Amino acid sequence: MKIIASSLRRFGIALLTIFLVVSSFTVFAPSAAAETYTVKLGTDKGMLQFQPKELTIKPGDTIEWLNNKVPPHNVVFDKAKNPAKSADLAKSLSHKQLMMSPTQKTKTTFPTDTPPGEYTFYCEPHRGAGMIGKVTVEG
Ligand SMILES: [Cu+2]
Repeated sequence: MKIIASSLRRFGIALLTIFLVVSSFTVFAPSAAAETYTVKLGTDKGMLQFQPKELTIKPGDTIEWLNNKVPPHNVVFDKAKNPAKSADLAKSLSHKQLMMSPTQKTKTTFPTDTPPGEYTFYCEPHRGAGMIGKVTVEG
């Protein structure tokens, strides 16, 4: 009897351990999964546009800006068109320095406390040509 009881208890502890390990994954996995997205500056077909020009991300995610066709390009977040209407926030997300050669890269990581909402960005040399994009940050 004693042997059965102790092996039952051991089995119970093993089950509990498995349950705790599995449930901790379930709880922590989503917040740990920060993503990186690529936005091309200039489309593959040589249009003066971002590709894609709209995307949806979560706070903590990163956008990698890849200089593609018809440079120079840069990335400037509109200080009036962000949820906080914050010039400082827009500036911290921007990369004003022109990228001259194809395959150059730079990136923007949206802090985990980024206010949710829509962020408009543009390329300074080609804003007039319609090189404007939008990031939607989910809450
Ligand atoms: Cu441009």
